[in-house]
Amino acid sequence: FVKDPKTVAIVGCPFSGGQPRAGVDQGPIHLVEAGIIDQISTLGWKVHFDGHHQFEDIAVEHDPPRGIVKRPRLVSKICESVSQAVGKHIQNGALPLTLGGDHSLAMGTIAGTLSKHPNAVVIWVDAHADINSVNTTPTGNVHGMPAAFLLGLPSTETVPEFSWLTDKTNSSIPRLQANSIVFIGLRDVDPGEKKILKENGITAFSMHEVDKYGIGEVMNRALDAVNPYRDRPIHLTFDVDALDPSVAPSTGTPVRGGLTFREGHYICEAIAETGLLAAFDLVEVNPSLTDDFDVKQTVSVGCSLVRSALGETLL
Ligand code: Z70
Ligand code: MN
Ligand code: MN
Ligand code: MN
Repeated sequence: FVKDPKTVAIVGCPFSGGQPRAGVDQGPIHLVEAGIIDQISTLGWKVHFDGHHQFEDIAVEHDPPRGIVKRPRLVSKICESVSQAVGKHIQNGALPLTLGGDHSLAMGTIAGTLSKHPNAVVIWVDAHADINSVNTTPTGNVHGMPAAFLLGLPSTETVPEFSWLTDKTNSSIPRLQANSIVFIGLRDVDPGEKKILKENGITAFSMHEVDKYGIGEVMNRALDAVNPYRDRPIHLTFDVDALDPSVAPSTGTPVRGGLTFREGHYICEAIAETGLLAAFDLVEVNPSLTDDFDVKQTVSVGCSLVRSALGETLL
């Protein structure tokens, strides 16, 4: 899906409006300063980067909640513009690499991928399922809801700010189908989210399955579930909080019992081996919550996950 010469287009998104903690907007700046661009170039890719994504802020007093949903105008606006940026890069034959920023951005990135590859599948690596609907969200934070909006779950249509995505009479973005998304690494899933996963028959591998089968078998099963013929483009959306906090401490909501360093990398390597990677997001790196040592470790593991997904091998 990526044209020769193989090009990565970096979409740096200094955005934190989908959740309450400041600092996650600095994630992309740290990743670029750590040398992620040179590292990707060293692997033989051309890299397109002309500065972090620009967007106008909407002050919170001009962006009151819509029901329980917080910052609807701001989150919607950046996601719509990110979807256009990602779509444009795919159109140009490049592989968009989105650096977040909080995970509400995935609404934009995955919408952008689906706008050009309607048959794309999503591999969602996360401690959380990010699939709360308007009816189930306990917090109203949109970074806990992007999968619900992409699937077009009924209550999401009640948020008019997101009609560019959810109103299919006006939108050219296909709805993500429940059989085209798979989750890996889950361990902090709200009761309402468990119900949504079950009712929609969505395949999910929690840390229980990673422990039981091992990451190699989990990746075989995950790819078999959404991509049995290995012929559909893959959008990988990787929340660093999927990794154990001992591996990636600098994130907003660390949850014990996560993926090891190798399990995280294995996921990226197995996807690289398919040759089907069409877009990649790395999100929820928050450099302001921990000391410098932890930030360095988290940023460095983020860069290393990206290299694995882009074809770096151990031998
Ligand atoms: C919770 C919610 C979430 C990340 C927290 C939390 C979601 N399920 N996602 N941290 N990265 O608010 O919906
Ligand atoms: Mn450009
Ligand atoms: Mn997430
Ligand atoms: Mn998460």
